[in-house]
Amino acid sequence: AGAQVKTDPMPVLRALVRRPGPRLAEGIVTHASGGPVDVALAHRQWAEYVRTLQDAGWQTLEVEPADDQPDAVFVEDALVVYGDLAVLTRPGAPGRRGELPAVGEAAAEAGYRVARIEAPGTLDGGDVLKFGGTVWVGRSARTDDDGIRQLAALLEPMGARVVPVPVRSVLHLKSAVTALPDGTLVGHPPLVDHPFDALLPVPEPSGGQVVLLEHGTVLLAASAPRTAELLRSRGHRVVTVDISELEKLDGGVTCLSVRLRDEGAA
Ligand code: CIR
Repeated sequence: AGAQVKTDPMPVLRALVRRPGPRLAEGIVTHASGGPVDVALAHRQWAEYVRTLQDAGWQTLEVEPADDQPDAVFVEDALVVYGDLAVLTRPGAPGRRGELPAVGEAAAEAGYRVARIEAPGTLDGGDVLKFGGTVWVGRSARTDDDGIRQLAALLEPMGARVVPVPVRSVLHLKSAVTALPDGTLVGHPPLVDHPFDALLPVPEPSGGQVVLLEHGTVLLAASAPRTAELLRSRGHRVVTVDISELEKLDGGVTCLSVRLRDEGAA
């Protein structure tokens, strides 16, 4: 008889990503001060980011590029997923709304029910931090009260607890605060505008932006080496990726993908 190999079913981890376009250097800059964007280097860094997700076991799904949309690479702002629902956002920057149609199609193709934030509300996915059934939503220059109300009306019937929090010092809530695998929030205190219950202070601004990969591994930008050390000293496995050119456009590791998973953490 042939040997029986028993394996646990592997969860399928999928992530939406979107290739940067030729107009990337024209993207909106609000806070960053890194100088001109090297578009060729940005493309290589994006490819490395995608490879990092793949190496960690993620299947990446490419949303059709939007070459006329400079900020399309920051795909997280266009879509919020929760359970089987994908909410197409209404970005606070009107110039970014042309990014939406292909993102909605990709979410439907990935098997999601698709809802949308309607005018006049605005919401950017970068303002939505999910962990363990809690959904913190930044009230920022991009996300308004109506957008938050609409998101709550969609997610609360699914069991989510939606908590609005003020964001003034950064572009998006997740520019400042994200969650570690155990739910501990991390953030660089000068950038955090809300007194979160438990916040692990990190030494660098971009250290507040982590992506949970899998099996307790976190992804961090190479611009936060001291935060990487701190997290390693606390027992986390840390992978870093250099996204300097995307940081010049106020981007971070979270906004370059939409992680599609069931647990509700992103
Ligand atoms: C913007 O200003 O909309 C883009 N240049 C950067 C968006 C970054 N997204 C994010 O932090 N979620």
